[in-house]
Amino acid sequence: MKTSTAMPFILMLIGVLGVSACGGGGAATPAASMQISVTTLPDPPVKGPVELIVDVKDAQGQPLNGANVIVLTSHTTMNGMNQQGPAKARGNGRYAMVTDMSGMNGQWLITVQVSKGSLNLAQDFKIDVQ
Ligand SMILES: [Cu+2]
Repeated sequence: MKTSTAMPFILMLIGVLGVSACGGGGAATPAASMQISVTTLPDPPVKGPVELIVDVKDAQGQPLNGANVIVLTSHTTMNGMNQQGPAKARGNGRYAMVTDMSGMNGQWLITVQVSKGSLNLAQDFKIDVQ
C-alpha cells in the first residue's frame, strides 16, 4: 500500500525540519564546568506569561554569579516562534526572564546559553505548557 511507505518518510522529514529549526543552540560544547537547571513559574507552566528561572552552578557546585545568560525559546510545534533574550541576575547563581506563552500550549524548547570568562555552555531543556 502506498500509505505504509509514505508515512515513515513524512515523519522523517518532520524530524529533519525540527532539528534545523532549533539549530541555534549547538554552538557551545557541553562541559562539566557548569551545571544549569531550569524551572518555571508557574510550575507546571500554563499559557500566559511564564517566568523561566535558570540556576547556574560552577564545577564545585557553588552558585555562579556574574555570568551572561541568554535564553532562547522555541515553540517546537510552530515555525517562526523563536524568541531570545537575556535573563537578569537575581543573585545566588539565579537568573530569570519572563516570556510570553499566551495561547501557545504544547512543547517548548528552551535553550540556555551561559558564558563567563572562558566558560561557555549551552544546554537544551523541554517544557510542556498546558
Ligand atoms: Cu506558537
